[in-house]
Amino acid sequence: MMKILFIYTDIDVKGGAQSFQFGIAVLSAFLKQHGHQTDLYYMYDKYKPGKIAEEIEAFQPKLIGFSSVSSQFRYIRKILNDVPLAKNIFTICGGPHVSTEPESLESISRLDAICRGEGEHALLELVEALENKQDITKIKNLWIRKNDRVYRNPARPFIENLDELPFADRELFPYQSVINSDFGTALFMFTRGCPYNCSYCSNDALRRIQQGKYVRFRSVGSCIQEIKGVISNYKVRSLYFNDDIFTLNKEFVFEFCEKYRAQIHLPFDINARVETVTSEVCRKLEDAGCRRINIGIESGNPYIRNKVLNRKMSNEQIMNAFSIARQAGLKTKSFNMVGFPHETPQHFQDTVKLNAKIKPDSVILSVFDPYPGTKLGDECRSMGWIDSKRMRRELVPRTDTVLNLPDFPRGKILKCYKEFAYDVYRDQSLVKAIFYRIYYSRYGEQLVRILAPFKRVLRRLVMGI
Ligand code: B12
Ligand code: SF4
Repeated sequence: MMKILFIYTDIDVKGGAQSFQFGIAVLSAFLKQHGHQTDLYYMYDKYKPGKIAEEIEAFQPKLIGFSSVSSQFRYIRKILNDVPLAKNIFTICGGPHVSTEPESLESISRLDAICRGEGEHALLELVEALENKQDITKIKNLWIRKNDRVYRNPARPFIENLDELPFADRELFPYQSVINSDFGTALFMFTRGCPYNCSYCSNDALRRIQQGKYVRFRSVGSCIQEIKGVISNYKVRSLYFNDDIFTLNKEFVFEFCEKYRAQIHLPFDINARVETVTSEVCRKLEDAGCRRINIGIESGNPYIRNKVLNRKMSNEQIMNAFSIARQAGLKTKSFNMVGFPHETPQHFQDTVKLNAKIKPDSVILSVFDPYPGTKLGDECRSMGWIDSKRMRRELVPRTDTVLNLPDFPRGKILKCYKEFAYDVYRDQSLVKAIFYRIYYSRYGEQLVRILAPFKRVLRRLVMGI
């Protein structure tokens, strides 16, 4: 039995809700299933390394595992620089950032390895090899530094059958508190992968790391079993299926809806892509208890959306999808972005206009972030558009740009970011427009925290759920 400590950093993430990390939770469940002991240090909101040393002292791990999205990687670096670790503690980082930029291993001297792609089998093999003092340099999916040499191992194929994996270890997290911080919502992921290749999304880069079938679904029976377990152990008001595209496979949706309707009686929200939103799918979802469908618009300008973002959908298709969902009685939310390479402030006005026309019940706007390994991220790097000083600064992801774009200056991007939702709703509901204007202002975060006791009422007022 080995003791593994996971460290999950969740710092400066907008919105105030605590979060749950599926990657770590599944790895923990998998290790426990094989007889190992795990613990978690959850660094939420602000960088506070102070207590990590105490946790290490108390738990005595032999391995510390980090998980990283790009915007959090700087905190992992800081932890490994700031917290003195005994030599015999092995350190490894996984997650989308190091998967798509494995060279990051070489940028942190106290990091012993990184994991590219899915980590279940690689981490278990590593733990067992360390435990049995065997060679660790040939483990697939891992880049390992040993005696000043880096062993860059190839990746194994994607896990074929997701049902073979145990359910996520929610107990590792302060899970009731995570649920409470997000209106009583419990998160689930039943699929892995996405068949599309939008130029800004990490999916395309992640797909290329491993061989085999990238898009996979758990069986409906196992999804329902997991939900039942979670709602009987925790106080849950609603569920959010965080899958990239929950509606990808019609047969899965139909079977899921039928079983969910019969056995679970809680509202749920999902993410969908325009092409998969049909009347039949929406009716089944609504009948099963679906409350809201989140659909990506990303840009309202066809050139940006189709040529730059590779989204391949028309404005008419988008309007139609929202209208179908609304007719079926579902609330809608649109995902949008600003500050893409090749985008101008005029292009962005088309995003405002399309949203104003569609009038989703709520909208979200994120500032584009050039993730490594993505087509747009690589272009930003090769064109020298990334402002390395700003990249290093601790900015709140998706609220500011790290780019100096020739056609869209930073000041204008920030102005668009602040005014977007106000402009979308001002002719429809001034109360909603003003709330959004404050939310997206520099006082937004403080306001969300001050108004926390009234957040349920506010959500109903602004988002309709
Ligand atoms: C669900 C989800 C969330 C959820 C839950 C977070 C989570 N990862 O579980 C929430 C809503 C909280 C969230 C938040 C954010 N997210 Co998010 N999220 C996703 C989503 C849709 C699925 C991730 C997932 O759970 N996959 C299933 C699990 C099992 O896979 P996994 O996490 O990748 O873990 C596997 C491997 O990576 C590896 N692994 C992971 N960690 C470790 C650690 C060790 C030690 C080892 C050995 C292996 C290993 O093994 C795991 C099991 O196979 C992805 C898109 C996608 N399809 O991947 C975006 C994605 C991960 N998110 C992304 C981003 C940007 C964010 C935010 C920064 C957004 C924000 N709010 O500002 C935050 C960051 C939160 C944080 N502190 O890390 C980006 C990251 C891109 C990048 N290069 O940085 C992604 C890839 C989406 C995209 N746009 O491309 N997210
Ligand atoms: S459809 Fe969504 S999840 Fe899939 S590649 Fe595009 S942005 Fe990523």
